Parts: sequence; C-alpha cells; structure tokens
Amino acid sequence: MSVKVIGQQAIPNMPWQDRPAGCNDVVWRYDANPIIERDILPTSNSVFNSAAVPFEGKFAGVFRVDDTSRQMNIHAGFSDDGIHWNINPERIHMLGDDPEVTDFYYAYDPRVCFIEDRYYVTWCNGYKGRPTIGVAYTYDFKEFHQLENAFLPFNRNGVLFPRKINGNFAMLSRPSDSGHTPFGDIYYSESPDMEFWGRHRHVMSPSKGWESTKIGAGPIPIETSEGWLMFYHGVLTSCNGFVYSFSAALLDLEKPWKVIARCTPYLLSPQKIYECVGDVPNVTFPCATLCDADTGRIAIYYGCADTCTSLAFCKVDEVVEYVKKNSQF
Ligand code: BMA
Repeated sequence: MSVKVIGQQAIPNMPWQDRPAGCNDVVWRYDANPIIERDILPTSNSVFNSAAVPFEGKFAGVFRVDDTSRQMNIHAGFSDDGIHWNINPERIHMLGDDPEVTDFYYAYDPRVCFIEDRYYVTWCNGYKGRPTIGVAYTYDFKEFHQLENAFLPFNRNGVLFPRKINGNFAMLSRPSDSGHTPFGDIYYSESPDMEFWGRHRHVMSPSKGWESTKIGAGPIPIETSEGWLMFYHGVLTSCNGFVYSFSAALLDLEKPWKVIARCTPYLLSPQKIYECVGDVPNVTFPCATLCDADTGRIAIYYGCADTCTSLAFCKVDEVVEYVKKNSQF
C-alpha cells in the first residue's frame, strides 16, 4: 500500500468482502445489503444515515431511527461484527444542564468521531424546530453528554475531524435553509473548546452533474499521507426530484479548506433496488467509514432511500489514486 493511513487503529475484525470477480468499480457493495432493514425495531419506520465506530474490540454506533409516528431520533447500538446490530429501542436521552439545549425537537443523520479520549456525536439537531448541528460526547454509548449547538440554524452535515488542527477542534458543515435546501457548500470551522466555533472557511461548492445542486460532508475524514480523504454526498436535481450519490476529495492536512483533488465521477450512485425505492427514492448517503490501518481496507456505511442501511467497500490507495487521476482540478 503506497498511501499511508495516519492515526487509525488496526480493525482486523471489520466487515469486509473482496471486490467481486468481473467488477472494476473502485467502490463495491456488500452482497447481502441492506445490513439494517427498516423494521429492525418494532417501532421503526426506517433506519438509515447512521454511524459506526470500532469500540472495545467490537463495534458501536449511533443510528438514525425514524419511528412509526415519523419522529426522527438517534439511538445507540452495538455489534460484534459491524454487520448485525442490536439497536437500543429507546432513543438517546441526552444529559445536560440546560433544557434550552437538551430539549430538541428532532435528531437525524448522526456522525461519530473519536478524538483524544472520547467519542463525539454530531447530528442535525432541531433547535426550536430549526436544523443546526448538535454536539455530544460519550465514553460508553450509554451516557451521552450534550454540549452547545455548534452553529446557528440553518445548518446540516456537521462532520468533525478526528484530531485537532492548528491546535483546535475542527468541523465541516453545510449551511442551509429551513426546507429541502436547493443549494449547499461545504465549510470548515475551528473551535478551541467544542463550544465556540469560528475561523470559518469555504471548502467546496457544488460542481457538475451528480453534484450540481448541493454537497455535504459524509463520514469522518480519513487522514492519509496524501491529505484528508473526505467522502461526500452530492445531489443532482432531476425532473423527478433529488438524486443523492457520493464520491471523494482530498483536503490539505493542515489547511483542510484547501482542496488538493476532487473526483469528477461519483464513486457510488443509487442503482440497486434498495437505493432507488423507499421513503425517498434514489438516495445513497454515507455517514461513516471503518478504516483498517494495516490493510487500508475501508467499509462505508450508507443510508439507502431514507429507509435502510447498507455497506460498501474500497481500498484507501485505490480511492486516493482514482480521485487524483479523475480530479477536476
Ligand atoms: C437530506 C437529509 C437526509 C436525507 C436526504 C434525502 O436533506 O434530510 O437525511 O437522506 O435529504 O431525503
């Protein structure tokens, strides 16, 4: 492997399948997708756009669960193999002193990021019914301590970096509006304490084709010798609505608002029946990766059609090479 993965642990037991014979795709799907069906809980309408991390030799995660009243919430879950999940039927109840912060209206699209000594969770948080970036931390996926919302509404897709940059915590986000926003750029911000965020920088705007309407960061960026590998979703507006695909870009390690390379084609788009048919058709929405430091194997967790959760696989050196070779810069 020529590309070095930095700051990741070995995850020998992570989910993995070799690229199927005859497949030339850089990213390929798990052959038993979806791994989490919509009705995994008695009260779930759908489970999608969710995040998994290595935890105590196994796996833990935070899951977007829309229930059968169509309330959007986040739930903790555990897994021995990263594929079969036990999701807590009860939503996460955040601990915190200030009900102004903890009494939120809804929670969706979580990401989980291990930094220094704990797992931080970011999600789209309905503050007074307006989407912004909620932030919490946990050590055990049982107790979650909620911090201040990172930004003013309207914002979505808050994605932390797994280490401090320039001495500060760092986060990508996607300022937006109150509805199904028809625009959206990725921005970068820093914070000395996970509470006050500033030094906002513009990272990327929508571009052509599959990402022509809006873009948003997906999983926690992976640090490599070639830059931060950032998977991100992009949206095309078709005559029949939004189509969510995803691809990847490389960002400068110390100035992540500088884009080194950005892939022109998508890496995965909605093509399988479980990606094309569901509550919102034609959505593939990645929120987490597992990356094995030893082999460079990556497992991508992505939501399908706002209904269920699937897995896809790739190798870090192949993705980096493909992004560079097909870069629009
Ligand atoms: C976005 C978010 C995602 C969802 C997508 C497609 O705005 O709400 O949770 O997957 O739309 O509906």
